[in-house]
Amino acid sequence: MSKYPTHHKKLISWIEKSARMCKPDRIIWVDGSGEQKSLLEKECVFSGELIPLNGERLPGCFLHRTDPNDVARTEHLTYICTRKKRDAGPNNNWMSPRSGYRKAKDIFTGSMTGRNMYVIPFSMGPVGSPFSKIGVELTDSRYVVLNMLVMTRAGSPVLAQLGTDGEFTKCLHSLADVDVNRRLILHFPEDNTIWSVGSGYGGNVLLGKKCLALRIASFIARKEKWLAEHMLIMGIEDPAGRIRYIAGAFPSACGKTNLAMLLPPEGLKKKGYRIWTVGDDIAWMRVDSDGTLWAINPETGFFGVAPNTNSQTNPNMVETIKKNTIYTNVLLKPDGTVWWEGADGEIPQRGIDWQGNPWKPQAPDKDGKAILGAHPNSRFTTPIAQCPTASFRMEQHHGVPISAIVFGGRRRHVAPLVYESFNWQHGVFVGAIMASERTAAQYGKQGEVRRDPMAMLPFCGYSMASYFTHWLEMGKRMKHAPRIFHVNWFRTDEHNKFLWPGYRENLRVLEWIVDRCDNKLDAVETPIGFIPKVEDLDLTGLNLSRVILERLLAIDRKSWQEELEGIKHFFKLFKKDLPAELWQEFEALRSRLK
Ligand code: OXD
Ligand code: MN
Repeated sequence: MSKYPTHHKKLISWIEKSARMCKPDRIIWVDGSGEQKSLLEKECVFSGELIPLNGERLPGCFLHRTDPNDVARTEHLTYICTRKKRDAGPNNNWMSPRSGYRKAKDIFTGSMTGRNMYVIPFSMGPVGSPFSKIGVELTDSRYVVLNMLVMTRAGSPVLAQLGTDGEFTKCLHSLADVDVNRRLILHFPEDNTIWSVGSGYGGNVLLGKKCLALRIASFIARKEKWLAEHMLIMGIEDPAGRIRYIAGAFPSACGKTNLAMLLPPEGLKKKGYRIWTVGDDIAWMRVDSDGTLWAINPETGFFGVAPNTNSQTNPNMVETIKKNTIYTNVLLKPDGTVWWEGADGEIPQRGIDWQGNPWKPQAPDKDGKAILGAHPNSRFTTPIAQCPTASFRMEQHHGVPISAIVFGGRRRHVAPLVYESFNWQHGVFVGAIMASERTAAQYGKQGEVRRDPMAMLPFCGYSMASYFTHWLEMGKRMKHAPRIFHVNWFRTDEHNKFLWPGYRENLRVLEWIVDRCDNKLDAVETPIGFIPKVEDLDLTGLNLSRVILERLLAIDRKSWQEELEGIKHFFKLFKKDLPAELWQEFEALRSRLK
């Protein structure tokens, strides 16, 4: 009998080659069983990689701390390695495949000595669905294995599905010495390969997520004529029991997770609205035989931001993370439960902070600033199936039909609460000019505005010029293309206070969007698109004056004219590769704004 649980020759030879380079003590196959999972948890507790939490209040939950220099995605160390630089585009860091493999090999060589190499076969999307893709991750981190078991369908059924010659993405990860100077996140889309070394942070190492399901998948999707997007998917069940699904793209930490599982506000709950959560981060969308766009969420878990998750902002997530959850970089309380800034309840009087140091509220650091209990990008990894609003269509092989695509950003000014594009081409332009203020999910100066088309800037595995062309082409392939909208929950007044309450109240805007898709409502035409008539937004039970609503919907021509400059500058980065249709839309907007 073979010493491997598979006869897939290419898989075996790739594992052996990787093992010769990384030199692990042992190779261990992840089968997805409960027994193996418990054993790994025990080993992690023994080694200190995991701290078991209060078994009564948080059953099956653990705390993990990453290295303090390893707490977010490192975009400056993330590369697309294509043979031609132009194929990676100005939106990506580029390295030639030869130089990428050589540089990373230096770090990978011997990196697993003294550790095991785990082999994780995983499926992004339901096992066996024509929408799904298989990957195999080799890693020396048990934390990665345990997270992958939550975030993906992993183990023996996937290996069986792969058969003896199935296609898979080769995903190699090693913690190595977790040194930011020896860290690389490399994508080789032409080889269907990912190499990540020197990090233990989720976004860099759970290779099914950003690396496969976005960067590699977007590259494959262009070839195979579908869309791999940084989008939530949610169903909105109306009072008549009809469910409309929407997909929404928002840059990291703009409330995608909260929106995907919102609890209807009292005023609308009475009408009978109900939300179904399909996904909070990634959507794979294909045109099906009915000419409609259908979407699956390739993941099975949420890797959510902890700070500010509470019963007001996201009551469904508060329920979801009460069991079987891995917390990363949050505060440990003396009673073995966890806390973060903006959590429910009292601020604890003491605890152990995310760096493992004793903590008291307001204790200052060396610059006199209060030390945080949890890192601003601290996370929880938790199964979607535990979410009270989890969609009953999660396992359906063709997913759900999409009626609307919603783009959004975090803008204090310029973008109104909501607007609808005139048509698909204009909608692609609306997605292409998306911009947002930087948050803690990325390294860099917080608050700075950066262009982030379709929220894909850090995740598109090829040139965005070509990505825009692909979007335009997709529109032509659909008989019933979704309508495209833009929302901004973050407009502020002159005192920097948010004008819109956000969170569950956002359903009021989604209601308008869905009604527009059903042709139930007229709208006001403006230079940037259609906006709601003030009376068409149902504000029952919300204390928001008409004046504020008018401010939220106002289009300030001057700031839009200034915005045009930023858009032009961004578009010019793509030189003559930018599709002419986007320049046409730019000119059309400019003349409408005159
Ligand atoms: C995420 C991100 O973690 O976008 O989802 O950074
Ligand atoms: Mn994301």
